[in-house]
Amino acid sequence: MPAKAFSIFYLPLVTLSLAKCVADYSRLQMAKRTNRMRSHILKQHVNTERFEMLDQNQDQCLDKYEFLVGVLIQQSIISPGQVKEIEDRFDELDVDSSGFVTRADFSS
Ligand SMILES: [Ca+2]
Repeated sequence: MPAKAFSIFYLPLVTLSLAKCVADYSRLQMAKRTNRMRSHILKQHVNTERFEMLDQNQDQCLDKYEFLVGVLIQQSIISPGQVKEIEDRFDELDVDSSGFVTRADFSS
């Protein structure tokens, strides 16, 4: 009888626990792979082709904003559509279109 009780209650529990361990291990391995890929992208040499891709406004000058956004997109952290949404929201907040959000923008 104790063996039957073990089978009914503990075997499913052990099976579920093992499945959770396998799933957690897989997630951990995926996170490590993603971090390695992101680190690789960040450290990639900026050659002419990459420079052209990162220089969004094509002014032959790569500013910190362009580099940040370009790397985040390459690392699949954010999509170009999400960047556009954020830029549009910034433009809404920048009431006087100065390129900066100031306290005056909030008071109008
Ligand atoms: Ca530029």
